[in-house]
Amino acid sequence: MIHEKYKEINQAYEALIQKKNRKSDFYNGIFDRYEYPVLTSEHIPPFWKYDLNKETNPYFMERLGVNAVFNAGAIALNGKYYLVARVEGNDRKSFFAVAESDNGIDGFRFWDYPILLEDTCPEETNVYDMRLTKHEDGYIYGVFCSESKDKENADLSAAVAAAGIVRTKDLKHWERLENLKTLRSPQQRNVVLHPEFVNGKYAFYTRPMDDFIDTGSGGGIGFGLCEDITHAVIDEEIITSKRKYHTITEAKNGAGAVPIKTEKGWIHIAHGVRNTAAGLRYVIYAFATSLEDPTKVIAEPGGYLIAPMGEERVGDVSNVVFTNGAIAKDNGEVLIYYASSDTRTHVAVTTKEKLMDYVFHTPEDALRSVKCVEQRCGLIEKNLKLLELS
Ligand code: BGC
Ligand code: BMA
Repeated sequence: MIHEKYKEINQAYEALIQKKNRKSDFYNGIFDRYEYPVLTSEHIPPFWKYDLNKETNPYFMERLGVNAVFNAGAIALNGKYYLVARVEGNDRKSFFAVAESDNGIDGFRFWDYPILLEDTCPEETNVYDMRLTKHEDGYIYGVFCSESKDKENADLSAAVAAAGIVRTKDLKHWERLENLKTLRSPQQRNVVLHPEFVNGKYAFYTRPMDDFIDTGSGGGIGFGLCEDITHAVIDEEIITSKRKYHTITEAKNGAGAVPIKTEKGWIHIAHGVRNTAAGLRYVIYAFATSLEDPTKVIAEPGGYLIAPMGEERVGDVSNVVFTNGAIAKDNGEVLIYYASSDTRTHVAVTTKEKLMDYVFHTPEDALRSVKCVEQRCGLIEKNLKLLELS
């Protein structure tokens, strides 16, 4: 028998799924923020958490709670919008689940079951942060972080991060391939597959790092080629967007969404991290690489594109915004899915035109205060002249 409490819980869930989203008052001319997150732990169907049966669950308790829904890969398919979200149980283990919406800004509903990956790595403890690439070879690839305990290290929290790879055509049947091997980097997180072949090869954005948390000598976002996607091995990693002293990428940076192709270059929406007395601060930034040579950065605005604001600032890992998915629509709109504080998922809406204008016309980081003031005075002077004339 179904517990009587189910009806009420399910009604609240349905009301949340059907709640219309709307643009918030936030303005910077670059993108719109939306009032409500698109996915939260409340968007998880009640039948994933409760045992509905009154006999076995007399108090109608959550038996398998969900802590957070964040860092989602994104893709548009057959006129629908899909997020492959990182769902984290109360037990700290993450897994992937597909949520579908008709418009990409509200109404995201999870399919009945989460994705059960093939159990190919007995050591693997946790999986998270999938990037979805519609590759020109006809497959949709999911590249994610596969984390295992570091057996060589006595420290209980020592871990090894690697890039796991799956592929699908319909988001339903997933084939697991071998994890990516990067011969020169012992750890990998934030790996993204480029959507096109480069010199006839599969191309990955990587993130060389010496250690599980510290990127160490890893200079920034890497780029490497591999012949065979079913046994992906990358030898050389060339650095594209570099980490720089006293910028938003000082501590680390990493690829985010799959790059968006425009007539002026590939636009990348990535993350940058700096260290503070209150811990790491994650922001989202953008840059462009050349269509002819995807390793070559041709524009990089100074500062961040999206930083955590208001309620976004607080969560399990506070002061974090992170993206691993965006959708460039046929009508020119771009939906950037970003999570706040490792807790919930939001959408920011802009257009390809605006992103190009932002990336190619925002001044670069001048790197030193005095140069930054000169830059700003230049802007003020031009504006004051214009205001005088008007
Ligand atoms: C967590 C990730 C985090 C990483 C580095 C992992 O164990 O699941 O969310 O990015 O550690 O801090
Ligand atoms: C990372 C990422 C994310 C996470 C972020 C902040 O290194 O891979 O999973 O959002 O840390 O905790």
